[in-house]
Amino acid sequence: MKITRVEAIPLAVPYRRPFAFASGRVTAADHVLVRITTDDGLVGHGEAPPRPYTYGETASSIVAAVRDLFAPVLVGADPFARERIRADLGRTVANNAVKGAVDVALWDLVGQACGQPVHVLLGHAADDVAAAHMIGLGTPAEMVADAVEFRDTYGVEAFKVKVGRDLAHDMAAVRELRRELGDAVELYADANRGWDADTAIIAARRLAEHHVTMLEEPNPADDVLGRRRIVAASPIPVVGDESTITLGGVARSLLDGDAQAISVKVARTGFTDSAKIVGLCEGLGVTTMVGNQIDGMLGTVASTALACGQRALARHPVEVTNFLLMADDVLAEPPVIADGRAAARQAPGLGVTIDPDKLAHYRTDT
Ligand code: MUC
Ligand code: MG
Repeated sequence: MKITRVEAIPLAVPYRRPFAFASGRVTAADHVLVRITTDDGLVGHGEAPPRPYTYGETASSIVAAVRDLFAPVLVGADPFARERIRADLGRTVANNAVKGAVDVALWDLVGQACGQPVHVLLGHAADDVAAAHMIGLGTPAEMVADAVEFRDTYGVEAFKVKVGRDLAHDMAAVRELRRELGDAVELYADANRGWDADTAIIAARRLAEHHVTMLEEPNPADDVLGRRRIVAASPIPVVGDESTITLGGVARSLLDGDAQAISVKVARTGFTDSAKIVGLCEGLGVTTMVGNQIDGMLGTVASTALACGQRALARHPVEVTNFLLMADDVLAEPPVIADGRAAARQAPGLGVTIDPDKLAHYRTDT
């Protein structure tokens, strides 16, 4: 099987309501659909969400990287040769979301060619996983309303609460969430680097009083000594996300004492490097969990497949609900969140079909 065509299609899909966090705000999904076609007629898909505040990529840079850098390497390659392709793409630094989307599309092709779903190829740890919902920044009342909607409508019982603003506001939201949701739900927090080290140490102690289980990216990790002070002082584990975006970066961060658990995202490390990161962490006894790059429907299907494929990831609730904040998307069959769970698709590959009418409607390049 040989790759004959690689396309990067920019989209603009509106949101029902914006999603805000300490380092940015999303009001529309300007994701790029990566479509890889082979000589035997198979088509694989991946989704690249531009996150300039995390990787420096924009929709335009993603389209250009596919067109100018990656398509020339991919055309003619065999999608099964993922390690060779990984090495070839690795000659270009950064461009994490593009590389992630290409890798997802390759696994989609491999799964289709083998007649097996991706989560089965990855190790088939589970057929479904508990879902976690990310609560964006807002007033305490807005954040509680968001959580209540996802608890009551979708049965979600784990919430990642965005924090990282002034501490009084953040703690008011956490207090209200705990009061409304009770002690049975898991709350964990993500500051997206919004605090300095001293504030983060106070925050970690207060969050622990509300039984918040983890604190993600409390401060910029390149404040090296500050981050180590937080890790030493925090009563709850510090999770690496945007500071741990490559296999080597995860290793360095863990060895430097910058993080004690790792958020793994298909949107930046695809399936191949995500599985390597999970293996590295498993060997070190470090917890991993599937994070959400504010994924669209396709990214959500991929995240669910990764979690269901790897035992270490299937243990913690998986961040797969935020596509529900989008008004629509290009998949013919949206993911389903029911009774607090998300199921892996059982069809070969990712099991997705792109709706041609929706694609024509939301693409911005025609
Ligand atoms: C997260 O875990 O940080 C916020 C921005 C983004 O790209 O992903 C999120 C979620
Ligand atoms: Mg995060």
